[in-house]
Amino acid sequence: MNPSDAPLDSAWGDAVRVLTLDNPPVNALSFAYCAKLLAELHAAHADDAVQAIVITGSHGLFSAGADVNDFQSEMPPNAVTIRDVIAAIEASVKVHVAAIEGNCLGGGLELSLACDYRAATADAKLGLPEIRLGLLPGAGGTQRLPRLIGARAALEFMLKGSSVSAERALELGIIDEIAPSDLLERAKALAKGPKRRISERQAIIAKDLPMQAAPYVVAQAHKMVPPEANGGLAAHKLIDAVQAAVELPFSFGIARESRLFDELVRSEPSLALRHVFFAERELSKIPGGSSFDEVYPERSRGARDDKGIEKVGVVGAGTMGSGIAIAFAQAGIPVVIVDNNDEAVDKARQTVMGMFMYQVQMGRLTQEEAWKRGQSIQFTDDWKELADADVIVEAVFENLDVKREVFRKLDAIAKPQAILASNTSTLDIDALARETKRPDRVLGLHFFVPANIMPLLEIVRGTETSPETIATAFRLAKKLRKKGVLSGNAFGFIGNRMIFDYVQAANALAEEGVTPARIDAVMKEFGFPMGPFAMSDLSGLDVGLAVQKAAGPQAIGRTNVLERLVEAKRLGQKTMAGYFKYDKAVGKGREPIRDPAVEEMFAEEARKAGIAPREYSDDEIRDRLLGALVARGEKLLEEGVALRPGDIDIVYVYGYGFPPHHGGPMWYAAHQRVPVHA
Ligand code: T1G
Repeated sequence: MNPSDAPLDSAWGDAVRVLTLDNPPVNALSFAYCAKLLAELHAAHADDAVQAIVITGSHGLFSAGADVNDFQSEMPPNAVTIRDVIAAIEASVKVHVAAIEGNCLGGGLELSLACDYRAATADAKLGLPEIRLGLLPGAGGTQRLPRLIGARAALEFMLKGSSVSAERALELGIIDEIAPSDLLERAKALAKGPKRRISERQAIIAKDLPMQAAPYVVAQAHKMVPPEANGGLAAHKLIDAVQAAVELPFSFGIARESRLFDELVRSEPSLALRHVFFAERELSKIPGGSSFDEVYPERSRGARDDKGIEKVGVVGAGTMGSGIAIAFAQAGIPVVIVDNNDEAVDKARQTVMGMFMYQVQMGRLTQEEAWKRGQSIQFTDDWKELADADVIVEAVFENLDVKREVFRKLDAIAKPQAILASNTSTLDIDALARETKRPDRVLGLHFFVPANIMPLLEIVRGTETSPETIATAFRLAKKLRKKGVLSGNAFGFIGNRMIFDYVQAANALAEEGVTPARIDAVMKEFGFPMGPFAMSDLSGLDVGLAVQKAAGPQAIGRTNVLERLVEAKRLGQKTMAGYFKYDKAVGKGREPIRDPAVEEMFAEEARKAGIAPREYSDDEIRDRLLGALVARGEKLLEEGVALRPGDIDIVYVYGYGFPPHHGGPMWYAAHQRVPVHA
């Protein structure tokens, strides 16, 4: 019988010292807090009455790991770090048990790996997300985890950086048991077991692989991750650290890990990713009283709930409307989707159900979950079904008069406290609000295609939108697991307004003789998933031309290549030809193929416009395009359309594929001295 199964006698209970991690809001293991924790540990180690130590959390979690703020400046001399706390546990002869509830991340998980046993509640979430900060687990995780679960599984766990459930952690062997109830009692019972240091184990590759396979596993891993210069720096260093765990004695591996960590913590990609981490957490802090905590002070952090958003309506059953409905259903909010046209309603039903079936096939949803979500969406042409919705999102054709008509109708049907939102990507929110008797409860909620996947949500504040309405929008964004970014009500808001100048700059370069293929290649080399011309082809050249026209005379380019392409029905990917050609046999018709005819069209139009061709280096091309983004970004900050440079960076990282290891356009410009073009 396992000693931990024996009923806990009070005497043993008293011999176990429980140390509670308590550093709100997320028990971050800052240098300051580690000093306190180390003192508590030393006291417990020195106390003969203490036979074992249980370390547990508070505020609903174990720990979010090291305090990322501590890395923003040089480490003070004599700083006490997680490594020192772990070294004390490692040196002690007393048994240590981690009692894990809620999030146990980064240095928090590494602390638990230094313990001899780990028990967790069923809701625990365990992860080593350091790679998302451009770092690697720097407190022994790269040396202990391979020894605990095998190098291959450890690599996969750390390269992904995502959290796993307690159940999965038990399967992997990261924790010893899931405590159905009374976590502390289970932990104290586990503490009866023998001292069991992970550091004394030999790292295996995997249960089904011999040690000789190590070089192959390591080489495969290096092949699987992006190049160091393109966002893969931390990943390659992490693989090197795990290789050390397999090849070197523990203490040598720890030294290698520390050296690699110290390189990464000063690296540009990690500085950029830490900027993104903190910029994300600033988004909902709105000066002047729209922050959630300011508007709903009575609701403390733990008590955040979604009372008040119990049903959502979506008007317009097209691609955007269906995607938005799925996003709400995925967040567990019942949705009614309305459209005048029965055919559109039926098509939306097929699209939505098709999406859920696809998620079942991909193993992301169980059949039952898919059924439940499908049931939570109501499809109808009866607008009266919107009468009890708390928030209604309009996603109809991008035409001001059509949308005005919809807002008049919604204002008459919706309950007085309902919020009316438009998914417009360019139109004037105030013009829609003026059609209602509730302008304070009208705003823009600009989703990105596909709305159920893209993590960005522009929250567009109209002149009369109230702080409560904005705060509710941020709460909704959090519930939808989206990055809500506040934008002023201006043409193209933040993202589209900047991308407009970016695409114009790309066209100007093409007019000066640089081929669209080369321009796109330069931006892909920089880290974008695609270049400006392929992006224009994806969103449709007819849409691009319509937006250009809507933007007014100053937006017209020096040549009319875009008009000529649209006239020639070369609308982009959807017509298999735009700035590039597309062939179903190549990359499922999504791979851009260079088209000399378009390059000739640019040259011809440039000659007509008297534009002389010019040689550009790749760096000049990159800086010209990024410069256009940054220049517009600075204007949007001056005009108050965007609140902070960090907000703009989040828009671009989560909405436009800006490489996160470059921090976003504003951060990049500030750190790379990009020449800013007016
Ligand atoms: N350090 C400093 N501050 C942190 C923090 C951290 N690790 N985690 C959260 N915060 C702050 C955050 O800025 C916000 O502050 C508040 O806590 C609430 O956070 C040696 C090197 C735990 C899942 O990457 O994933 O360990 O805005 O809004 O949505 O190997 O926070 O209120 O002023 O996100 O409930 C690795 C990061 C560190 C985990 C909670 N750990 N945190 O989510 O709240 S590196 C991470 C999270 C490391 C070692 C290495 C999430 C969360 P404010 P929040 P939430």
